[in-house]
Amino acid sequence: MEADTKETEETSFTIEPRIAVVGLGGAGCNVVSGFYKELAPVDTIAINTDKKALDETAADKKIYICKAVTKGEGTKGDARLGNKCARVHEDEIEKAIRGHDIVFLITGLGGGTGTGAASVVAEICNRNNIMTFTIGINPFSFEADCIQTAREGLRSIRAVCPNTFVIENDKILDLMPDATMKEAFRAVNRSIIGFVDETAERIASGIKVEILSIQKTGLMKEVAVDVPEIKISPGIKT
Ligand SMILES: Nc1nc2c(ncn2[C@@H]2O[C@H](COP(=O)(O)OP(=O)(O)OP(=O)(O)O)[C@@H](O)[C@H]2O)c(=O)[nH]1
Ligand SMILES: [Mg+2]
Repeated sequence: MEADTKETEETSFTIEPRIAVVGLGGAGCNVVSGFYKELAPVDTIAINTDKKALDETAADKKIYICKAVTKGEGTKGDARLGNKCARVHEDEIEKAIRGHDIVFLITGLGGGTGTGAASVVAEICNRNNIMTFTIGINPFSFEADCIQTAREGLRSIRAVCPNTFVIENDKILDLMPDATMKEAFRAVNRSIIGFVDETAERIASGIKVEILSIQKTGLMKEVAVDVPEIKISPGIKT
Protein backbone atom coordinates (compact mmCIF):
# COMPACT_ATOMS: atom_id res chain seq x y z
CA MET A 1 0.00 0.00 0.00
CA GLU A 2 2.76 2.37 0.98
CA ALA A 3 4.75 1.44 -2.15
CA ASP A 4 1.74 2.22 -4.38
CA THR A 5 1.39 5.74 -2.95
CA LYS A 6 5.09 6.40 -3.51
CA GLU A 7 4.83 5.26 -7.13
CA THR A 8 1.89 7.60 -7.78
CA GLU A 9 3.78 10.56 -6.32
CA GLU A 10 6.85 9.83 -8.40
CA THR A 11 5.05 9.38 -11.71
CA SER A 12 2.98 12.54 -11.37
CA PHE A 13 6.08 14.74 -11.23
CA THR A 14 6.73 16.74 -14.41
CA ILE A 15 8.69 19.84 -15.37
CA GLU A 16 7.73 22.03 -18.30
CA PRO A 17 10.78 23.18 -20.24
CA ARG A 18 11.07 26.94 -20.70
CA ILE A 19 10.98 27.78 -24.39
CA ALA A 20 11.99 31.01 -26.14
CA VAL A 21 11.37 31.95 -29.75
CA VAL A 22 13.94 34.53 -30.84
CA GLY A 23 13.29 36.52 -34.01
CA LEU A 24 16.23 38.18 -35.74
CA GLY A 25 15.90 40.96 -38.32
CA GLY A 26 12.73 41.78 -40.26
CA ALA A 27 11.56 38.26 -41.16
CA GLY A 28 12.40 36.78 -37.74
CA CYS A 29 10.58 39.58 -35.93
CA ASN A 30 7.50 39.10 -38.15
CA VAL A 31 7.36 35.43 -37.16
CA VAL A 32 7.84 36.30 -33.49
CA SER A 33 4.93 38.77 -33.67
CA GLY A 34 2.78 35.87 -34.88
CA PHE A 35 3.74 33.82 -31.82
CA TYR A 36 3.09 36.70 -29.48
CA LYS A 37 -0.34 37.42 -30.94
CA GLU A 38 -1.25 33.74 -30.78
CA LEU A 39 -0.55 33.70 -27.04
CA ALA A 40 1.62 30.61 -27.56
CA PRO A 41 3.16 29.33 -24.30
CA VAL A 42 6.65 30.51 -25.24
CA ASP A 43 8.71 33.58 -24.39
CA THR A 44 9.14 35.81 -27.42
CA ILE A 45 12.31 37.84 -27.98
CA ALA A 46 12.77 40.19 -30.94
CA ILE A 47 16.18 41.48 -32.02
CA ASN A 48 16.67 44.04 -34.78
CA THR A 49 18.86 46.90 -35.98
CA ASP A 50 15.80 48.52 -37.56
CA LYS A 51 14.10 50.72 -34.99
CA LYS A 52 10.82 51.19 -36.87
CA ALA A 53 10.45 47.47 -37.59
CA LEU A 54 11.19 46.65 -33.95
CA ASP A 55 8.61 49.18 -32.73
CA GLU A 56 6.03 47.44 -34.92
CA THR A 57 7.00 44.00 -33.58
CA ALA A 58 4.94 42.35 -30.85
CA ALA A 59 7.15 40.47 -28.37
CA ASP A 60 7.73 39.96 -24.65
CA LYS A 61 11.22 41.41 -24.98
CA LYS A 62 12.68 43.62 -27.70
CA ILE A 63 16.41 44.22 -28.11
CA TYR A 64 17.38 47.10 -30.33
CA ILE A 65 20.94 46.57 -31.50
CA CYS A 66 23.49 49.14 -32.58
CA LYS A 67 21.74 52.45 -32.83
CA ALA A 68 25.12 54.15 -33.08
CA VAL A 69 26.11 52.19 -36.18
CA THR A 70 22.93 51.68 -38.17
CA LYS A 71 21.12 54.86 -37.03
CA GLY A 72 18.11 52.59 -36.56
CA GLU A 73 17.73 51.87 -40.25
CA GLY A 74 18.91 48.27 -40.51
CA THR A 75 22.12 47.04 -42.10
CA LYS A 76 20.92 47.21 -45.72
CA GLY A 77 22.04 43.66 -46.40
CA ASP A 78 25.45 43.81 -44.70
CA ALA A 79 25.71 40.55 -42.74
CA ARG A 80 29.12 41.47 -41.35
CA LEU A 81 27.52 44.54 -39.82
CA GLY A 82 24.63 42.47 -38.45
CA ASN A 83 27.18 40.15 -36.83
CA LYS A 84 29.07 43.06 -35.31
CA CYS A 85 25.91 44.69 -33.95
CA ALA A 86 24.89 41.45 -32.21
CA ARG A 87 28.38 41.08 -30.70
CA VAL A 88 28.20 44.57 -29.22
CA HIS A 89 24.96 43.61 -27.48
CA GLU A 90 25.99 40.08 -26.43
CA ASP A 91 25.48 40.69 -22.70
CA GLU A 92 21.96 42.01 -23.16
CA ILE A 93 21.06 39.12 -25.47
CA GLU A 94 22.55 36.57 -23.07
CA LYS A 95 20.55 38.00 -20.17
CA ALA A 96 17.31 37.62 -22.13
CA ILE A 97 18.08 34.08 -23.24
CA ARG A 98 19.56 32.62 -20.05
CA GLY A 99 17.21 30.39 -18.08
CA HIS A 100 15.54 28.86 -21.13
CA ASP A 101 15.87 25.14 -21.88
CA ILE A 102 14.99 25.31 -25.57
CA VAL A 103 15.49 28.18 -28.02
CA PHE A 104 14.20 28.51 -31.57
CA LEU A 105 16.04 31.14 -33.61
CA ILE A 106 14.10 32.45 -36.60
CA THR A 107 15.83 34.47 -39.28
CA GLY A 108 15.49 35.51 -42.88
CA LEU A 109 18.61 34.62 -44.87
CA GLY A 110 20.07 37.15 -47.27
CA GLY A 111 19.45 40.33 -45.26
CA GLY A 112 22.18 41.72 -43.02
CA THR A 113 20.76 41.71 -39.51
CA GLY A 114 19.35 38.21 -39.11
CA THR A 115 21.93 36.51 -41.32
CA GLY A 116 24.82 38.08 -39.42
CA ALA A 117 23.37 37.98 -35.90
CA ALA A 118 22.04 34.40 -35.84
CA SER A 119 25.43 32.74 -35.31
CA VAL A 120 26.21 35.11 -32.43
CA VAL A 121 22.93 34.24 -30.70
CA ALA A 122 23.44 30.51 -31.36
CA GLU A 123 26.89 30.74 -29.74
CA ILE A 124 25.34 32.39 -26.69
CA CYS A 125 22.83 29.52 -26.50
CA ASN A 126 25.63 26.97 -26.81
CA ARG A 127 27.63 28.36 -23.95
CA ASN A 128 24.49 28.34 -21.78
CA ASN A 129 23.84 24.67 -22.70
CA ILE A 130 20.50 25.45 -24.31
CA MET A 131 19.00 23.06 -26.87
CA THR A 132 18.86 25.29 -29.95
CA PHE A 133 17.16 25.08 -33.32
CA THR A 134 17.50 27.61 -36.11
CA ILE A 135 14.92 28.09 -38.83
CA GLY A 136 16.37 30.08 -41.72
CA ILE A 137 14.17 31.45 -44.50
CA ASN A 138 15.80 31.39 -47.92
CA PRO A 139 14.94 34.45 -50.02
CA PHE A 140 12.91 34.23 -53.24
CA SER A 141 15.12 33.28 -56.18
CA PHE A 142 14.25 36.61 -57.83
CA GLU A 143 16.03 38.38 -54.94
CA ALA A 144 19.32 37.81 -56.74
CA ASP A 145 21.32 40.26 -54.59
CA CYS A 146 20.58 38.24 -51.45
CA ILE A 147 21.51 34.74 -52.61
CA GLN A 148 25.25 34.83 -51.91
CA THR A 149 24.76 36.43 -48.48
CA ALA A 150 22.11 33.80 -47.68
CA ARG A 151 24.42 30.94 -48.69
CA GLU A 152 27.41 32.19 -46.70
CA GLY A 153 25.23 33.10 -43.73
CA LEU A 154 23.67 29.65 -43.63
CA ARG A 155 27.13 28.08 -43.57
CA SER A 156 28.20 30.20 -40.60
CA ILE A 157 24.98 29.47 -38.72
CA ARG A 158 25.25 25.71 -39.33
CA ALA A 159 28.81 25.77 -37.98
CA VAL A 160 27.49 26.69 -34.54
CA CYS A 161 23.94 25.31 -34.71
CA PRO A 162 23.76 21.87 -36.35
CA ASN A 163 19.97 21.78 -35.85
CA THR A 164 19.37 24.32 -38.59
CA PHE A 165 16.41 23.94 -40.93
CA VAL A 166 15.81 25.92 -44.08
CA ILE A 167 12.48 26.90 -45.52
CA GLU A 168 12.23 28.29 -49.06
CA ASN A 169 10.12 31.36 -49.76
CA ASP A 170 10.02 30.13 -53.38
CA LYS A 171 7.87 27.13 -52.44
CA ILE A 172 4.93 29.35 -51.70
CA LEU A 173 4.94 30.64 -55.27
CA ASP A 174 4.00 27.17 -56.54
CA LEU A 175 1.18 26.94 -54.04
CA MET A 176 -0.07 30.52 -54.30
CA PRO A 177 1.08 31.81 -57.71
CA ASP A 178 -1.14 34.91 -57.50
CA ALA A 179 -0.22 35.82 -53.95
CA THR A 180 1.15 39.23 -53.10
CA MET A 181 4.51 39.30 -51.30
CA LYS A 182 2.70 40.04 -48.04
CA GLU A 183 0.36 37.06 -48.45
CA ALA A 184 3.27 34.79 -49.35
CA PHE A 185 5.27 35.91 -46.29
CA ARG A 186 2.27 35.38 -44.09
CA ALA A 187 1.76 31.84 -45.38
CA VAL A 188 5.41 30.92 -44.86
CA ASN A 189 5.42 32.52 -41.42
CA ARG A 190 2.36 30.54 -40.38
CA SER A 191 4.04 27.33 -41.48
CA ILE A 192 7.08 28.18 -39.33
CA ILE A 193 4.86 28.84 -36.32
CA GLY A 194 3.23 25.42 -36.87
CA PHE A 195 6.62 23.73 -37.19
CA VAL A 196 7.96 25.32 -33.99
CA ASP A 197 4.78 24.53 -32.06
CA GLU A 198 4.90 20.90 -33.10
CA THR A 199 8.64 20.49 -32.52
CA ALA A 200 8.43 22.15 -29.10
CA GLU A 201 5.53 19.91 -28.13
CA ARG A 202 7.42 16.77 -29.13
CA ILE A 203 10.57 17.82 -27.31
CA ALA A 204 8.62 18.87 -24.24
CA SER A 205 6.90 15.51 -24.03
CA GLY A 206 10.26 13.81 -24.56
CA ILE A 207 11.69 15.72 -21.63
CA LYS A 208 8.70 14.84 -19.48
CA VAL A 209 9.16 11.18 -20.34
CA GLU A 210 12.82 11.46 -19.44
CA ILE A 211 12.09 13.07 -16.09
CA LEU A 212 9.44 10.47 -15.27
CA SER A 213 11.86 7.75 -16.20
CA ILE A 214 14.60 9.14 -13.98
CA GLN A 215 12.13 9.46 -11.13
CA LYS A 216 11.00 5.88 -11.51
CA THR A 217 14.20 4.05 -12.32
CA GLY A 218 16.99 6.39 -11.32
CA LEU A 219 18.43 5.94 -14.82
CA MET A 220 18.77 8.49 -17.60
CA LYS A 221 16.68 7.68 -20.68
CA GLU A 222 17.75 9.04 -24.02
CA VAL A 223 15.36 11.63 -25.44
CA ALA A 224 14.60 10.87 -29.06
CA VAL A 225 13.38 13.92 -30.93
CA ASP A 226 11.60 13.28 -34.15
CA VAL A 227 11.52 16.70 -35.77
CA PRO A 228 8.46 17.29 -37.95
CA GLU A 229 8.65 18.35 -41.56
CA ILE A 230 7.98 21.99 -42.34
CA LYS A 231 4.68 22.10 -44.20
CA ILE A 232 3.61 25.11 -46.17
CA SER A 233 -0.10 25.43 -46.65
CA PRO A 234 -1.78 28.01 -48.83
CA GLY A 235 -5.11 29.61 -48.02
CA ILE A 236 -3.81 31.98 -45.38
CA LYS A 237 -5.37 34.98 -47.08
CA THR A 238 -7.02 37.06 -44.40
N1 LIG B 1 8.81 34.27 -44.99
C1 LIG B 1 9.18 35.52 -44.80
N2 LIG B 1 10.28 35.98 -45.40
C2 LIG B 1 10.61 37.29 -45.19
C3 LIG B 1 9.86 38.16 -44.37
N3 LIG B 1 10.47 39.38 -44.36
C4 LIG B 1 11.56 39.25 -45.15
N4 LIG B 1 11.66 37.98 -45.64
C5 LIG B 1 12.74 37.38 -46.45
O1 LIG B 1 13.93 37.41 -45.66
C6 LIG B 1 15.00 37.95 -46.39
C7 LIG B 1 15.83 38.79 -45.45
O2 LIG B 1 15.13 39.97 -45.14
P1 LIG B 1 15.01 40.64 -43.70
O3 LIG B 1 14.65 39.63 -42.69
O4 LIG B 1 14.05 41.78 -43.84
O5 LIG B 1 16.49 41.15 -43.48
P2 LIG B 1 17.13 41.67 -42.11
O6 LIG B 1 17.63 40.51 -41.33
O7 LIG B 1 16.16 42.59 -41.43
O8 LIG B 1 18.42 42.46 -42.60
P3 LIG B 1 18.67 44.01 -42.99
O9 LIG B 1 17.32 44.67 -43.12
O10 LIG B 1 19.42 43.93 -44.28
O11 LIG B 1 19.49 44.59 -41.90
C8 LIG B 1 14.33 38.76 -47.52
O12 LIG B 1 15.14 38.75 -48.65
C9 LIG B 1 13.01 38.08 -47.74
O13 LIG B 1 13.09 37.08 -48.76
C10 LIG B 1 8.69 37.62 -43.72
O14 LIG B 1 7.97 38.25 -42.95
N5 LIG B 1 8.44 36.30 -43.98
MG1 LIG C 1 15.76 44.67 -41.75
